[in-house]
Amino acid sequence: MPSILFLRDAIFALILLPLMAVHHVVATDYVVGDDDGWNTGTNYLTWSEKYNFTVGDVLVFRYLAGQHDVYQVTEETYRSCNSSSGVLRRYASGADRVALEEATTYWFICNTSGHCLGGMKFGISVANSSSQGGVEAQAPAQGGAAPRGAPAWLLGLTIGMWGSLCY
Ligand SMILES: [Cu+2]
Repeated sequence: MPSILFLRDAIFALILLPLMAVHHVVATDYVVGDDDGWNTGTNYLTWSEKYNFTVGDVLVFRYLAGQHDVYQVTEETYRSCNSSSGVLRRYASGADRVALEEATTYWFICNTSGHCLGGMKFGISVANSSSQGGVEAQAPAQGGAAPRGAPAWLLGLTIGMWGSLCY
């Protein structure tokens, strides 16, 4: 019965795809400043508040090498814009990829004279991945608890329909 098989597959897709989508399991590249890149005249506080960053994500800084650079700094240096101390890492390639490997707060400034004070600076909080085991840990396992994000009645309905279609 092709129509029943199709219906079963469609229900399977309808239930599983949203479950996979709500969990952040793929590392994401974030271009700092989006289309504006890393430059003067962009509000990086606004940019940084647009996204939820997770361990494994990558920040991509795009700029003309020589005009800007990227310093990862301490919070104190971020606030003072005084890079005589508190510099953790330096990047200057113009296409720098900074992997967010820890669940902590990262602080970045541009060290070109005046740029940090002019607003080329931001901090972001990086959270642990909420689903350590990936999709498998959240998919409805045999007799397992309802996955977070899916109402229990939906899971019950799915199992019920699945059973009625299979037998
Ligand atoms: Cu700059």
